[in-house]
Amino acid sequence: MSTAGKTAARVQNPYRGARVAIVRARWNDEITRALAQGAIQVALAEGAKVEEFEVAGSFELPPAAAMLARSGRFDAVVPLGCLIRGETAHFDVLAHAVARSLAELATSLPVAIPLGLLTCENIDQARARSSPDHNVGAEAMEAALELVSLRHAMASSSARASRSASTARSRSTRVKRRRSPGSR
Ligand code: RBF
Repeated sequence: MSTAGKTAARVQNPYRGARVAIVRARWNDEITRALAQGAIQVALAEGAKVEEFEVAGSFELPPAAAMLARSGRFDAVVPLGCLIRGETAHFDVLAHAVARSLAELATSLPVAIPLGLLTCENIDQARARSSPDHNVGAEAMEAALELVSLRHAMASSSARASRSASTARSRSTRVKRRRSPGSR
C-alpha cells in the first residue's frame, strides 16, 4: 500500500502519561498480535500507560471500544482488527459496519478512537501492513496519541481564555466601582 501523502510518523507535541486501552480482535490472530505489538511499542515510546483487552472479532470492536471509552479510565482506546476479503464472505458489510460505528464513537465520545482496522485482499497484504516496517497498529496508536495531545492543548487554551476573561471582568468591575458614585 502506498503511504504517499503521509508525513513521517511521529506524535506531534506528545502528551506524556496518556492512559490507553488497546482492544484486539482474535480473528486473524497472527496479524492482530503484530498490530498490537506495533501499537504498544509506540505507546511506550511516547510515555503512555497501556492496558490490553481482547474480543472475538472485528464486529465486537465498536461495542468494546464504547464500553472502555465510557469507563472514564482512558484518554484513548485503540481498536485493532483485520478483515481479509478472500476469507470473509461478507467482508464489505463487516468493514463498513465496523468503520462507521468506530467513526460515530470517535466523534461523539471525549476519548481518542482511531481506525485500527486492516482491510486486506489477502494474507500477504495483511502481513505487509502489520510488519515492523509498516505497521497499521503503530500508526493507529500515533494517531490516537496525537488526538490526546490536541485535546489537552485545547483544554489548556480554553482554561487560559476563561482565566483572562474573568480577569478582564473583574478589572472592569473595579473601574466601575471607582467611578461611582457621582463620577458621571
Ligand atoms: N472477524 C474479523 O475480525 N476478521 C475477519 O476476517 C472475519 N471474518 C469473518 C467471516 C465470517 C464468515 C464470519 C461469520 C465472521 C467473521 N469474523 C471476522 C468475525 C466477526 O467479526 C464477529 O466476531 C462474529 O461474526 C461474531 O459476532
